[in-house]
Amino acid sequence: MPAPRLSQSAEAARAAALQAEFNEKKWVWVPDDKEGYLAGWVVKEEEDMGEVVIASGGEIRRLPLYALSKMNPPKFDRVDDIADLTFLNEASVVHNLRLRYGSGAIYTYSGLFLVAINPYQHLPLYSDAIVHQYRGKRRDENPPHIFAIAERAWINMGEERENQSILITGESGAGKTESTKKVIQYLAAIATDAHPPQSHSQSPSLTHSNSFNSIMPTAGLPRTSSFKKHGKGMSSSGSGFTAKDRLGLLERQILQANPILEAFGNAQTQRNNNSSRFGKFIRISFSPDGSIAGANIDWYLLEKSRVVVRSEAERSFHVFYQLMEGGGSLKDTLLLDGGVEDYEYLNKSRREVDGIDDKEEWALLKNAFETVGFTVAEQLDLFRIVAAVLHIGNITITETRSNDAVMPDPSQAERVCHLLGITVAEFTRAVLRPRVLAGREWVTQARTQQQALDELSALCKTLYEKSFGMLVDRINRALDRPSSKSTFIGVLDIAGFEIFDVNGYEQLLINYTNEKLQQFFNYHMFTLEQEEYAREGIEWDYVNFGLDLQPTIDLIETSGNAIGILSLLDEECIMPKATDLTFTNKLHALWASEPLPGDEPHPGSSKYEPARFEQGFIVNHYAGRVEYRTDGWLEKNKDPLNDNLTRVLSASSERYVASLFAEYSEAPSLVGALTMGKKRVTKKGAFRTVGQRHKEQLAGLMAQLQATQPHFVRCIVPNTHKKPGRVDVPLVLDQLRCNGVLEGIRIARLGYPNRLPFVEFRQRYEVLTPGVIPRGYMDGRKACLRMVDALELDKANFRIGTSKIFFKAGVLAELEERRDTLLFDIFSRLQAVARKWT
Ligand code: AOV
Ligand code: MG
Repeated sequence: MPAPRLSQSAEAARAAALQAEFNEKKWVWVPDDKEGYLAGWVVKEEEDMGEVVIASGGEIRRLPLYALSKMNPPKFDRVDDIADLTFLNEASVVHNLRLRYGSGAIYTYSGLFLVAINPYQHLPLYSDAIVHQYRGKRRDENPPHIFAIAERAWINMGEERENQSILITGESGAGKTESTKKVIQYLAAIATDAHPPQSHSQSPSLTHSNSFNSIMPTAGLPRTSSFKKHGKGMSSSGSGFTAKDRLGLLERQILQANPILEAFGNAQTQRNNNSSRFGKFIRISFSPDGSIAGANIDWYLLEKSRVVVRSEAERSFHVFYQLMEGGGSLKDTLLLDGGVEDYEYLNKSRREVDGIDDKEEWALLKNAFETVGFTVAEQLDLFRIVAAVLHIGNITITETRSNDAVMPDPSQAERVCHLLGITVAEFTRAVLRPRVLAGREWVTQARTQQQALDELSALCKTLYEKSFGMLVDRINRALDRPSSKSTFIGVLDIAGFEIFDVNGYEQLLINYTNEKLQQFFNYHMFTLEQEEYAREGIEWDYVNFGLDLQPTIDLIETSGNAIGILSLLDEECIMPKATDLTFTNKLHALWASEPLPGDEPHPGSSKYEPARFEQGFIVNHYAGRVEYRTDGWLEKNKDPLNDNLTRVLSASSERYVASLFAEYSEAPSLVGALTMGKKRVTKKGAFRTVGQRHKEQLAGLMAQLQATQPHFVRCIVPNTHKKPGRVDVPLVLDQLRCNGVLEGIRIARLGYPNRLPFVEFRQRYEVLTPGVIPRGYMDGRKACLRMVDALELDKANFRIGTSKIFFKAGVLAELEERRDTLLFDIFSRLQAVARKWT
């Protein structure tokens, strides 16, 4: 085949020329405040200072050498897997991501992670044809994709009969929820295809072998074979089946659960027009034949305060506006005779969102309810709560001269009570003049206007959250088909690490969760690497990186001897006269003090510092130092409703409302629950603090994850304008740091991040060691040994296993350079010969 040879060698020549040009200079990445990093080359080195010419513009800068990062040779541009870069530094990582993103490649691997950068535009990446393209293929047979992750999980589940999990994290707006939907779309499609999970070894090896490095220098780098396939690969399978039309009822129900969850749990925020205000873990179970057997949803930390307040530029949960715009006669039933502008809980902030048609969304919601199987009565109950919240928001409370709260116009309370199935008298008494325990006696206590208003907003938050919980339970009843033989793929869609200017209790809980998830990742990566090194029999002292994070986790969650932040907060919540300040001071006393002579310091104390301001503290998370403000923590941690109100509600004549508060009917107060010690009845959520409940939920989640084979997806938001095409490098770097991608690279670098099977090593680099390996057969390992000897590689920089050779970062770049110089030489000579002949 003379033609391809020619073009191959032309390409080879071009690459070699590029490389030769690159080799002439000492290329580096120079840190830059605006751009993140600029390309440049070093012209002078004096002691630890360097002089660098900036490539764009020619400006000369003097910098300490440690600030410069080595640039990867040009052929590493756009590698599919960041881990294959020979110089693994932050600048090179972002450079690669930016290059790829610029050409529409939003997905990139980074070792165990799939990094996904939000495209902010519809890309033709998710059609049935693409689903088909990823079916039954290994990761390196296709460009990086979320489908490849779903495929891997599916295959592993089938082959190993082991549960799988896909952990998706990232900032708000980064694309977690969209990624989750893509995973579910893929799983529903392939399960419907009714292929029982098949072994990869049966898939044709053709695509693999012909895409891998042959003699062409540009054909691909070790372990990254597919970047050349971009563009043409996507149109490959033309079978034209439309999976969506063929989905069974259960698959459709699973897909339709999402619009319901989003209506009640998502809202427009400044960062995302469809921001999930809760975390979720969706498990899809499969029968042994590969068909979907059911699904189940767990949810975490709903931002219930949003029903009452939010910033002016944001909206409440979508469902409020959908009901208002699309509700029609249902609104009459719910006594909603006004529009968005008439309700206090809606008219103080944004009402409409570009690109969202609430009426249309309402139709979709109703449709979804029907598909999942909610009866009209069940739907009414959910909307009853939504309407009740709006009516409660319109209740006016004033004050008498002696500061007693009064409700001047009972008509508003009448609407509320009608919807909630309680009597106006009991309701107003519980809000305005509840009976409280004073010493050993029950007395009636008049509330102030503020107290009564607080009680009402607390009621709205609780109502909404409990109803959300019921909604999820109801969806689960529709989808859950417990079966002992099934295995599951779980998808976790949960907010990533948050560092804001002001960080509150919510941030602590989110960051605590992420600290645990990162520990899980580190431990997993450590285990896998350890296993690989052990399998290959190479000597290696591996440190368990999961342990790095333990002190921070201890600081937050420890209870018992040392008291962690969460348990101290719980204790303060039952102390009479405790305030956010007394809580903060106790924290300082416990964690910021020097240990007494002879005492071991708490493991977490190195991670704790008092804040710059009085009411707060600093935690050193793996992702960075985060300053927390403790204002309002006691209130946020407690169950805010008084037992008068909960008891009234638990006796409601509306069964749905009564069921929301069932656990309160005879419940002891928070104080009672916390002080009962070991005999504590921790049956349901009612009398646990927010912290306790989250800790337990998280422990449950971690236990589940630990029993799965995990897959990791990290979503990145490229800019703060919700616009395609722009990459704000410092913003991306921050995220890579927070989401553990850089941490993963750090760990990888401590070992031998680049690895090649013997055959590939020999194929690619034998040109550098002519005559070293005799003709005919030679054992791969032996050949390898001879080659490294001839190449005079430093022993510290590589390890030879039983089937692979492992390299420290940077070694491959050197080999590539040597190889290119040689090939360029040969090629130039060939050209000279060719010229003579023509
Ligand atoms: P999030 O889940 O990570 O934020 P979303 O998944 O809601 O973020 O993504 C935000 C928006 O980005 C979506 O509404 C889409 O417009 C766009 N987007 C994300 N991924 C893609 C994609 N693959 N293709 C096209 N558009 C995309 V939050 O829930 O706020 O933490 O709380
Ligand atoms: Mg989301």
